[in-house]
Amino acid sequence: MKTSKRIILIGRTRAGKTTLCQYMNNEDLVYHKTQTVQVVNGCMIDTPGEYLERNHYRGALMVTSTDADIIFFVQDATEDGTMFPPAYAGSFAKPVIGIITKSDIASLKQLEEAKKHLEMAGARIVFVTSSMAGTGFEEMFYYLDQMS
Ligand SMILES: Nc1nc2c(ncn2[C@@H]2O[C@H](COP(=O)(O)OP(=O)(O)OP(=O)(O)O)[C@@H](O)[C@H]2O)c(=O)[nH]1
Ligand SMILES: [Mg+2]
Repeated sequence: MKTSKRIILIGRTRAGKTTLCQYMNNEDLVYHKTQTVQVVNGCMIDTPGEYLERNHYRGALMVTSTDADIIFFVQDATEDGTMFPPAYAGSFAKPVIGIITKSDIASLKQLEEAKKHLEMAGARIVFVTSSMAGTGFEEMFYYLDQMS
């Protein structure tokens, strides 16, 4: 991958975390449900959506995130609403970046809504991506490079 930072992916089920992970690691995009926390290539931590969706799992996300340098909040552009509580980023003592997924099948309005959700959750910057189309990643990698 083009960054040496350790990234944890957080987002609801089917948000596109695993696909994003595969794309960023130049792997084939193959669907499989994430059942448990997975470390990919030693640098990305993929989590199951249930960890965000179920209150009693959220503590596990906190603990797991201590192993990461950067938190990605992953939001599906086509989802109605969001699973991220307002100011959720504040509960992590790490920089939180918002990633919108599935921009290839989203309307402009949906992209705007998704951006709002991520900003409300406290993401410091939001990137619009599509792992299917391979768009939005240059800006993201550039930003990651600039982070100290
Ligand atoms: N059109 C489109 N579909 C996508 C994109 N990214 C992911 N998907 C699809 O969305 C579905 C869910 O993707 P996953 O990456 O498995 O989602 P996840 O967040 O890892 O889900 P859990 O493991 O259940 O938490 C799959 O069918 C993917 O093919 C994208 O950029 N564009
Ligand atoms: Mg997954």
